[in-house]
Amino acid sequence: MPTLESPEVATLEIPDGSAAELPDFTTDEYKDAYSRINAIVIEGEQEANDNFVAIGSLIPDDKEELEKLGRMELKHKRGFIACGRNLGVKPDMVFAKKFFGPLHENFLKAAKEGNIATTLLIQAILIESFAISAYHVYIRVADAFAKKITQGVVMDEYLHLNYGEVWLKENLSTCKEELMKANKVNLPLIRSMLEQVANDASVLHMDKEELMEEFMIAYQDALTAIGLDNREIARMALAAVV
Ligand code: PL3
Ligand code: FE2
Ligand code: FE2
Repeated sequence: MPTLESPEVATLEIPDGSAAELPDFTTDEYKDAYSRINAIVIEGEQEANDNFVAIGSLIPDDKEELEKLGRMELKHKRGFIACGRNLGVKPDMVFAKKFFGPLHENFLKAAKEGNIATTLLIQAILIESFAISAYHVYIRVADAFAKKITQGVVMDEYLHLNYGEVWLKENLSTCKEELMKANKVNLPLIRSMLEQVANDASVLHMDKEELMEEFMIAYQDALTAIGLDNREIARMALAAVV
């Protein structure tokens, strides 16, 4: 007889009142998909550290604060490594490096050219919004161990997003044009990353539409916090669809 703990009856309440069914974490199909998703978050957390350190050398006044944010990312990385190990999964790091390649290259180019607004849009706004939205969706369908780790991680990610929002808000008058340009180039990359992860995410019971909605909400909230108006935000969001 199924018990409350059996996968077939295990459900989680999600905010809209519907219930998400938990996947079977022990199947080969789950583990195969998890080997790529887990690698993506491990690689993403490592690159986030590297990116914050790089931004620290562009904004010397905030170097220490940015290095502190970077250290949080390394802690996240260790947490997600533990999640994979707990399920007996080996992360596919080759896949994950390729997954981040185009966005990473754009970040490195912007950092080299001293384009601070672009580096912050990529790391603190786009990547952090991506992480926050995906982690929220994942928390609803994660195994108990990973759920606890991810809940801790997502709280930190808001601090990282907030750092970018504050800096860009303070410098908006001089960097709006750069911001728009960086959005046009990099938002389509996030969209394509979402498309690439969608199949594996669905094996984890994470819905593609929900991932996209959550991302657009987090991203638009961030743009509002930076001080952009509705028309500017709509114009920026359209870069994801055209
Ligand atoms: C910045 O702090 C972290 C950047 C990581 C970006 C990750 C994108 C997430 C893709 C979908 C994964 C869902 C969560 C799975 C957790 C094992
Ligand atoms: Fe992180
Ligand atoms: Fe972060």
